[in-house]
Amino acid sequence: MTSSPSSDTVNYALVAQDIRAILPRPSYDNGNIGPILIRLAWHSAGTYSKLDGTGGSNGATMRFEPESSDAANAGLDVARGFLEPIKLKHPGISYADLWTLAGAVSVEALGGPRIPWKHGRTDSMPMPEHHPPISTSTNSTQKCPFTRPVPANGRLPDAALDATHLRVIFYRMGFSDRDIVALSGAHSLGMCHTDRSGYDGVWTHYPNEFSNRFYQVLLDLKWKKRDWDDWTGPEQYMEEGPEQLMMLPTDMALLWDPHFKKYVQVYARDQDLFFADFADAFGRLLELGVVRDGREVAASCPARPKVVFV
Ligand code: ZEM
Repeated sequence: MTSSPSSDTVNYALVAQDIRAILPRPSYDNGNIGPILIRLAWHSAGTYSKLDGTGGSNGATMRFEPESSDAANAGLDVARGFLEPIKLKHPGISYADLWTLAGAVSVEALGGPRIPWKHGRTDSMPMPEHHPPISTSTNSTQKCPFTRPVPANGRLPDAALDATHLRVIFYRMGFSDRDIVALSGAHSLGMCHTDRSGYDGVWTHYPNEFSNRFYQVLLDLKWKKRDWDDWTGPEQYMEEGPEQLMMLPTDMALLWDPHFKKYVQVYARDQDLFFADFADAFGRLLELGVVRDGREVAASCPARPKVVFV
C-alpha cells in the first residue's frame, strides 16, 4: 500500500513553525491562543497514573467520550479546533503529538523556556464493536491502537480543593511538591472563563507573557474571597483594592501550605530557576505514559496509518 508523502513523513520543525504562526488571534480573549493550547497539552497529559500506566497524552483520547465531556476539559474543544488546520496541513502528525507540541511551542513563543519535546505518540481509536477482548496488563507492550484503556473522568485537579488534593493528583502522576509549584506557574498565562470553569478573571496583568509574575502577585498582593454581587459564583480569591487579579483556591493553597510556599518564594525571586524547573517538569508531563510503538503498531494493526519518523 502506498500513500502520499505528506501523510507518511512529518516535518516537525515546520509544524512548530505553523503553530507559532497561528498563536496571535486578535479577536480571541487577550489576543493569543497560546494559553489555551498550553491548557490542552496539560489536560491531555494530566490524566496519567503511575499506578497502572493508564492515561497520559499518548492516544489523544480527549477526542472521545468520556474525556471529551469531562467538566475539567470544558472549552478545550475550542483549542482542538484551533489546531485542526495544522492537522489538515500535516496529516501524518498524530493528534497526541500535535497537542503536546502546541503546548511546548506556545510556552516558548510566549517568552518561556524551551520545552524538551519528542514526537512518536500514537492516536488510539474508539474500540470497534467486534474487536477481540484486550489485555490491560501493565507489562504488556501495547501494539494495537484499540488497546489503550481509557480511564474514567475525574483525574484532573479540582480548583475548589486544597493542598492535600493537589498532592493526591500530582503524586499520582509522579510529581513532587517542587514540580507542583513549578507547573502552577503556567497560571501567569491566560484566564478563567465563567462559561468554562465557572471562575472569572486573570492571574496577572500580562496573560500572554510567560513569566514568574504568578508567584510575585500571589505573595505580594492581599487576597480576599470574591463577593459575587450579581450571581453566585464559585469560591475564588480577588486582589484587594481597585485592581482585580484573581486566584483559584488551589492557587491559594500554594501560599497556605508551608512546603509549597517555600518554592513560591524561590520562584518569585528567581525567574531563571523557575524557567529551568518549569521546562523540566512540563517536559516530563508531556512524556507521561508515552509508548513509542508506532512501527510495531503499524506492523500489527492495519487500521493505523504508517508513521515515518524524520
Ligand atoms: Zn490551569 N486552570 N490548573 N494549569 N491553566 C485554568 C486555566 C489555565 C487548574 C485549574 O483548575 C484551572 C495547571 C494546573 C492547574 C493553565 C495551565 C495549567 C482554569 C480556567 C482552571 C479552573 C479554565 C477556564 O475557565 O477557561 C488547577 C486546579 C490546577 C492545579 C494545580 C497546569 C499544571 C498548567 C500547565 C502547566 C493555563 C495556561 C490556563 C489558561 C487557559 C486559558 O484559556 O486562558
